[in-house]
Amino acid sequence: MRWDIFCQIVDNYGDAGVCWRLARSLTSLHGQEVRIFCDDLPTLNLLASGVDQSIKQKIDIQPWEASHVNARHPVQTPDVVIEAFGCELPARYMAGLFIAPVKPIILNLEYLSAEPWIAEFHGKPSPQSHGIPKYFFFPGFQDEVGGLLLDPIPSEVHESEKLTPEDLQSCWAQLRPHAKRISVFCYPDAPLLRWLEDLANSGENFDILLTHGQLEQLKLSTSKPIILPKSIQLISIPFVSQDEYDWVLTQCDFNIVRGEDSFVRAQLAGKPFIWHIYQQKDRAHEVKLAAFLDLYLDNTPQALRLAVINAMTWGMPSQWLESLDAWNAHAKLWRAHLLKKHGDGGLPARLIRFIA
Ligand code: TRH
Repeated sequence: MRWDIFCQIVDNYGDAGVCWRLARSLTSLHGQEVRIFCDDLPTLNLLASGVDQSIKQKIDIQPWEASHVNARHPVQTPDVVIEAFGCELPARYMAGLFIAPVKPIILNLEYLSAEPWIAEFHGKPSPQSHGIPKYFFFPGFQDEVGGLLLDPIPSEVHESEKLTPEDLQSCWAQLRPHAKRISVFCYPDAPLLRWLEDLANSGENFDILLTHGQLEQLKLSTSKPIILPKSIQLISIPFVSQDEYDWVLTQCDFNIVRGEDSFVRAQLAGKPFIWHIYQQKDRAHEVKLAAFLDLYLDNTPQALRLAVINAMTWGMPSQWLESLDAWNAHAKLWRAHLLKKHGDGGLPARLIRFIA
């Protein structure tokens, strides 16, 4: 089938991250034909830069305006149109669909959520006055919803054998052999400095891999110079491609992630993590986090449960660090559970089945 994915970058990288991952999965694993129309090509291309050229060449990446029909640029109607995160389709693209003899199906690809209510809304029609069929599609963890974007699945055994990506070699050379490794990708409102100061009291060494912009964010969070004990080494890494970032997560003992895509990748890395969830007005993010923790911690012993909830709500490491080994074992089980539950191919496969 032919797919048009519309990706409007609201902020940060998540919109592009999800659209790109979906496009490559549909193309490389499911033999679909995909065009992406994006209003910020530099961001999309940055994320996509690490991928095998044979995959990239198959995906038609276009600027947003290239979707506009005019006399010289006739309609090429796809089978499916995806409005990622409810972005509004351009009127000049819709004009083409109105006159197309065969109408596509439009899907409003929603945000990922572990909340139980999404099962009731997933796949429901969203009737439009123009009459082109449109449906809601909710990615999620449960069987009866849209699934997760899992590709490419990191291998538990082979990731360490991969060569360190060129962009990261100078950072990797600074790592200390007996230090634990933590990657950090969080929003500015995290109490990161206090968290690192507390971690410094644990008696262990930690190498902290700060993703692009995190050091600047940390500096802005305080009026004083950042002075941390030697047990904490800060290493800034550059913005790397999506594949390289995925690899970084597998190489750390603990990850701090955010948004939607890095959140799923941290789970697939099979390591303990803090999900610094995207803040929403009316505190909707707290409900979303609690819904995820209900699934993630189902059937775990009480001590681990409390430790993880504490960590995920930015409790200081001294309050939960002793549970790290147990959490690590749990993270591996959770990874296996996710892969089993989404053995049907997850989100791209469920999308194709839904359309079929
Ligand atoms: O960047 P995010 O915070 O993105 C989003 C957006 O804010 C969006 O509006 C919001 O709705 C959503 O979160 C919930 O976090 P996310 O989703 O993890 O996306 C980051 C992407 O960037 C992900 O695909 C991984 C990638 N990435 C790289 O490719 N290289 C890097 O160096 C880093 C740090 C990330």
